[in-house]
Amino acid sequence: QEYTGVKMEVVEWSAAAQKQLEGKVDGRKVFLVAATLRPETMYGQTNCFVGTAIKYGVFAANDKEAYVVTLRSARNMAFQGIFDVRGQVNQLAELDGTQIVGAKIKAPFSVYPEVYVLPMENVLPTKGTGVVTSVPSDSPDDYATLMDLRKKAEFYKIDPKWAALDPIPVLSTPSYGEMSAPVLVKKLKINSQKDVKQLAEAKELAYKEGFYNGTMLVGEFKGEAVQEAKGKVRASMIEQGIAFPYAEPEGLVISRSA
Ligand code: ZZB
Repeated sequence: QEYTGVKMEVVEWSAAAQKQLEGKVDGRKVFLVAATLRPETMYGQTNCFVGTAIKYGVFAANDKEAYVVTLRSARNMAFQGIFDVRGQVNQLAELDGTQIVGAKIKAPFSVYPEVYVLPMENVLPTKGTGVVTSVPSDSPDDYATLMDLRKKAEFYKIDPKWAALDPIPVLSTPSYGEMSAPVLVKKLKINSQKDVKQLAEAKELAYKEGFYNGTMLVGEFKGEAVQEAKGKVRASMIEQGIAFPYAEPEGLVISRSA
């Protein structure tokens, strides 16, 4: 899989994370790195998700920057030449997912310049970076989770203001209008993030319709087909230094757990 690693700079940590990181990052800027297959949707980011049972590391990319991702992902990055010393992983600190929740981070290209980190039950530790940027207009998983969090803020141990940014239209499709995720969530009678089977189906439908029939509603490539815009948005983010190509060796996850 060829992902785009999106760099979301931390603006403000929770007190717990702050304490954990004290004296460890040596003046580096710290970024959460989200792995996405849909760079063209970055305009609609409203938050970011981490898994509360997942362990993350803070890894030095170079003297100036550090990335928050899983160790597994950091190893992949090291071998892809994303860190300054190829093949070498330099872990500066460790963070629990729960300590990252509530952090305020920059969301590059989003209409919302700053967003919060929230918990999601279905973040897989074995995929991408373990950090998922949330686009509830076009990702059914993100939409269902955001609605869960709004309904049960206390249960999920979040401050309601962290989940307050509304989904915004990013692209339009003939089948699902300007926001495919809420439409599909309703259509497939999805009640929460726990409805994983229907969510997988909704994701497939949203992917296909968005990619083949979508038209951009916002941003530099407004009016263009998603198929055209996808690569252009990605290239633009990479050019500006806010994203980088991140590949996931396919099949590796399976062979490891076998
Ligand atoms: C933003 C986004 C916007 C995404 C969208 C999807 C959609 P796939 O196809 O199964 O590989 N993701 C990334 N890492 C993880 C993880 N560790 N656990 C759970 N989800 C993860 O899925 C790739 C997509 O799943 C990525 O692209 C990311 O969410 C999420 F409008 O980034 B995406 C219809 C989907 N729409």
